[in-house]
Amino acid sequence: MSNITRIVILGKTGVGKSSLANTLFGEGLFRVGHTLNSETRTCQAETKPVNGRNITLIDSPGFFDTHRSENDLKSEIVRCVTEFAPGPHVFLIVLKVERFTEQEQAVIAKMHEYFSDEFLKYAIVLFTHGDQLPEGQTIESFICNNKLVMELVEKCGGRCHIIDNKCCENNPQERYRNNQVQVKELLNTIDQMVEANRGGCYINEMLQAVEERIKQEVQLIRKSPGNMSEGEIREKAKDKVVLALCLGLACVSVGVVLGVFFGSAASMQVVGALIMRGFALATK
Ligand SMILES: Nc1nc2c(ncn2[C@@H]2O[C@H](COP(=O)(O)OP(=O)(O)O)[C@@H](O)[C@H]2O)c(=O)[nH]1
Ligand SMILES: [Mg+2]
Repeated sequence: MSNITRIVILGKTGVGKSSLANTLFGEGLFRVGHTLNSETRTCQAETKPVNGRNITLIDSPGFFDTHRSENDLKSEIVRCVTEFAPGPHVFLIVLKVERFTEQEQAVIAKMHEYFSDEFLKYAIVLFTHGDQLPEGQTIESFICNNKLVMELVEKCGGRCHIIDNKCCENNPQERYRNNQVQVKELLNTIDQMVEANRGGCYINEMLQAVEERIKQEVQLIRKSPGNMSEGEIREKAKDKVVLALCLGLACVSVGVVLGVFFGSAASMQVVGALIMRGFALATK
């Protein structure tokens, strides 16, 4: 399928990322978690036509969760990055309409830390739980009490939307509780942003290195005996790259890994060298 818009959904576990993916596709392809055990543990990518364009949605586990082990999180970030190589066109940063506790504030502070300005050119802040917004209030007035959230939206060029994943029926009177209207508005923002970015995707040196490596592995697998399909070959190549990245990044923190793929890490060169070492080790 050509001309695919790749959209990565980011945010803490439980904010409604998988539900949002289902709302956007209009069917329950993504697993929604009702308990901690059924939460999204690995990243899931699905492609479908939506309003005349092909969209790949990449649902991620909560990279900003505090209850997960560093190793678990790192391997999932790495898996997700190989899933979205060579780079996504859109990042949806998902937050929930709720009172921002200290913990939520800490998550948003981390986003400020790891997401570079370049990254945020490709990002949209998306609020779920539209049903929690007091009647008559706009999302803009809801966020204006919170400096960190406001600044995040500003850095995203003011791009901010709200969706109620629980609302099933069409409710023409209530703009915020009408999913058809909200999905359409979000798709419009996505189109405008993709156009402003000239159709390009978010890319940096690390993502490029990952994509290059996937291509090399694909070539190697093609040469080896067996009759795998192109899809199977790429999956196998990605598995190998995940392994190599995990080897290379074994000694750095989740923060550094996030920073390096989302653009803000000051230590790009050091981490770049570690990644290359991982690739070398995995080849042995
Ligand atoms: N009321 C309400 N509940 C929601 C909304 N979005 C998600 N949920 C619920 O929140 C829980 C977590 O949702 P999920 O999509 O698995 O979150 P994820 O961990 O970010 O993927 C589930 O019980 C959902 O049914 C929403 O917009 N409104
Ligand atoms: Mg999920």
